[in-house]
Amino acid sequence: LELEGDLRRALQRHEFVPHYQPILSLADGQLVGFEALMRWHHPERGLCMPGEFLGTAEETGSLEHMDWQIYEHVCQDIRRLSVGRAYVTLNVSPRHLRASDFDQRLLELMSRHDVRPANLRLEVTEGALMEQPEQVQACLGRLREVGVMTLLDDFGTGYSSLSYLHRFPLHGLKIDRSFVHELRSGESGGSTAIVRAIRLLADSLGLEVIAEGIETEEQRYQLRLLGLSLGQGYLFSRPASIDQILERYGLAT
Ligand code: G
Ligand code: G
Ligand code: NA
Ligand code: MN
Repeated sequence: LELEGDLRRALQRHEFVPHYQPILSLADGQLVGFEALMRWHHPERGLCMPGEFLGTAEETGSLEHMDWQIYEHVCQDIRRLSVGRAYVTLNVSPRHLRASDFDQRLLELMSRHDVRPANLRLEVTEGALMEQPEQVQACLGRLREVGVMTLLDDFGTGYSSLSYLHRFPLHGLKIDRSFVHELRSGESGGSTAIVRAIRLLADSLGLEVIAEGIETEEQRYQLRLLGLSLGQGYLFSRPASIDQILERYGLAT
């Protein structure tokens, strides 16, 4: 109950900000984009992670408002982050995507900040696609028509109905970090087989694949052997504030 009030106050004080984790080419480390991840700058407790407040935020209906606060920040930051063709991905909560005006509202925000569709992508989970699928499908379809691509997040952990992959207008999928975590050299273990199968499936459907949670050089090497070309993880960078990112990449502040 206390948290609920805190969240509402934090919303009014604009305490939710995105941190950014780079997404890179596994072959040469070239930057292809960033994932925007919500952080709460708590006045007393410092930086809070989503795990500490996301559940309550979702239950109490605050998450939607927090998301828009994050998206607003991202749209302000994006010009400085979108070096070359780099893009920023937004996490979209399931309930959010079912709001009938989600795409309209996003496009309005983008146009207000002069954001090009190619520089923004959405990350949705399978759970977000399950309820009211027709509505979600139409919404994502309208966004794709104007050039905003959608990625399926945490692939392999949910219900993983393969029919989602061609039913929804998806551009790619992100392999959940649990599979990457278990990759081991020289072993024909379960994760190796699963990552290989996901890659083959994605290839045949024309989907891009991003590996999440890469923590070791060995994992990067194994993923490259399995034919993956894109990834993110602590090996390359933890999620960091806009200032840290701009400094690291030598971008103008
Ligand atoms: O770092 P990490 O602890 O950043 O994120 C944990 C979880 O919070 C992830 O599952 C992620 O999908 C979710 N999350 C992170 N940022 C956002 C956001 O801006 N909006 C929503 N809805 N979820 C987010
Ligand atoms: O659920 P989603 O994939 O949107 O959230 C990504 C989560 O993974 C965030 O909590 C982010 O901080 C975390 N993360 C990013 N890179 C790594 C990593 O290399 N290892 C681990 N354990 N977590 C990571
Ligand atoms: Na995500
Ligand atoms: Mn993910």
